[in-house]
Amino acid sequence: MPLVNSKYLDNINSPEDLKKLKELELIDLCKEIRQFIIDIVSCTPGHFAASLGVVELTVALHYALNTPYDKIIWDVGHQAYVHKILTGRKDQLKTIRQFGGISGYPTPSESEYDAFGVGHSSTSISAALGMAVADHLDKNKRQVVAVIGDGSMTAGQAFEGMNNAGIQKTNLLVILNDNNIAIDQSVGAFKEYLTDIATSRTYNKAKDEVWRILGKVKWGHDARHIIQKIDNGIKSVILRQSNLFEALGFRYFGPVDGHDVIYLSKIIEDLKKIPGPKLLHVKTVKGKGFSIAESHPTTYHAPGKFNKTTGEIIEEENLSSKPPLFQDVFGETLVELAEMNPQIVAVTPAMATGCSMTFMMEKFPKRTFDVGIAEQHAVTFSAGLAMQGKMPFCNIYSSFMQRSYDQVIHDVALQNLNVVLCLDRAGVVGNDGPTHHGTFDLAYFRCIPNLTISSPMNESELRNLMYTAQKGKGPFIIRYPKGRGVLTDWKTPFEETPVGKGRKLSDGNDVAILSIGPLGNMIQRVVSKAKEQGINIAHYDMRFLKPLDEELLKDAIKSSHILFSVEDGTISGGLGSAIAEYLTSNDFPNKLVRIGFPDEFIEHGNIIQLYHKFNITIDSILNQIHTHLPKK
Ligand SMILES: Cc1ncc(C[n+]2csc(CCOP(=O)(O)OP(=O)(O)O)c2C)c(N)n1
Repeated sequence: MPLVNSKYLDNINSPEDLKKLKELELIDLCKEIRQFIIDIVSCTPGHFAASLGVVELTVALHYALNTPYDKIIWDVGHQAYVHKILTGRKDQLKTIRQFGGISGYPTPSESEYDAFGVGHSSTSISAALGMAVADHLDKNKRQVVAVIGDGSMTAGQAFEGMNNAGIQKTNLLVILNDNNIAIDQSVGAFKEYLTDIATSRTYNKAKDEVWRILGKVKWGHDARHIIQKIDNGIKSVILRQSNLFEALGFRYFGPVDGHDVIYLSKIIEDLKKIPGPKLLHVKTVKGKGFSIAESHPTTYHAPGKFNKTTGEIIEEENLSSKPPLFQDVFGETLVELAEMNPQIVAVTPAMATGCSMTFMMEKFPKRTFDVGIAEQHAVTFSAGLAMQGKMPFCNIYSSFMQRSYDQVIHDVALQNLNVVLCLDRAGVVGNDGPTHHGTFDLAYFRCIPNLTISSPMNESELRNLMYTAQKGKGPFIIRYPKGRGVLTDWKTPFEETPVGKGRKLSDGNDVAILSIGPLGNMIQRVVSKAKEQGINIAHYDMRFLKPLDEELLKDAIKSSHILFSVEDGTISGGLGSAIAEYLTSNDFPNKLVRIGFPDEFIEHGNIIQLYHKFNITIDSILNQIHTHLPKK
């Protein structure tokens, strides 16, 4: 999409083109890039505010470094739109996150400039360090840079990386992009620490010192010497207060203004010449240049379509007549349950808005804990709460729960604690793609003893499972999808669900379909369409993967020779596998057709497109039924 009035951006298709600009021209280029992102993301939904905040930083990095030889590793990668624009994907930006289009995250198979695949937070320092160490072993003089946000810096892995880097002495540059917000407000002692260094009088004295030194020197001739002087200037004042990064073996520079593109490119260029681990602390504004995004960064993190002039968000039509989002059913039900059960507490690792734990936060702020981007801690923290008699509801997106696998086994399941783990975004999530799909949880949790694993077919079932779980049934997993349910009248009175018991929704002897989770709704439509074609299907909503309802399974085995399993997860290890194991172990001769996602990483695209691609649609399932029915 050519930009009206573009003086510079039209001619930039690679960092080589960027380097042809004069320093002063970078300022106008940044303005053009910002407008370009606003134009595109307002009509092609994606991550927005984070990219606006790093326009100058990204331009400066590509201007000062020699990419793709030098490597930039973007943490999470949701802020890498500017990087994509500058590295030959400007014209494809309008396809970002769309089926067949470019990915919303850096993806090495997409571009040689994408140095490392990302999507989950806090991996950048470890990856960059690994790359820097490899370069050191190979005697390459490459600069490896990790760009990590203040939110992502709160995760354990970021500290593991820092701790290791501090003794490696390899040439690693970590840029801390500090905009003082994650998706929701940043939380925790580290945030306080960053605010302290940015605002304290001691720090400001140091900053004045930096500027005094910078003002006196001419950039370019002896950069290393200059940086050392800056470094010493900061050190002399700040180190007395003990700088956390210095303590970890990094040389700390900053904070610097992250919207001064010329200064940033100079400092990056000069930092290249300083050996060893260095951290540049850059202060930026999330949503910079789009005022409503600056003042509402949580809403504009990934706002969907919006009016590019006013910023007004363009809502789907007739929202009031639509069923609610599953996340809102979770959020509202949790409040209802917390009103009834004073032991209930709630835990989120930095996703309060995303999972609607904000409802609980408002109503019961003292019983709700946002622990930062720290999924592992969130699970063990919940285990600790449970050990003391609390009833924690810990909500973690299915794909981020992968981080906490050991904590679920070692801290929750082994001790058989009453922790309710709610997995939002289970199944395919759509445009975020393979890093974010929640298709593995059924498989990765099924082999763990003591776990109850459930998935509701609709909102009312979700409420009842939450109600059941808080009665203290041991470790209890409830996984549910992104998006809306199917019931408009969903606030049904609570009923306890017998653990390990599914339900039979229709009778039939031609085929038996056993489904888990919301795909059961699609199967109900398959059942009625099949009936019109003279095929009678017995449909079972299993509700629980574990314990598996063997009585119901036996009923299905008796009712038809042909069984179908249906799940919104990988077919390796989930419901289909559980049924196959049962059939084999008990010598049942039934035929089993497993419907779910194949043993591969699923691309990005909207959820309907992905279901089509993998033949999970009413017509496709009907076709498969026809294929397997004995010919009359
Ligand atoms: C392991 C993991 N947990 C949660 C998320 C969801 N998430 C995406 S961006 C983000 C906030 C990141 O904050 P920060 O690093 O400060 O970057 P900013 O968006 O402010 O630039 C979160 C929590 C994730 N991507 N990975």
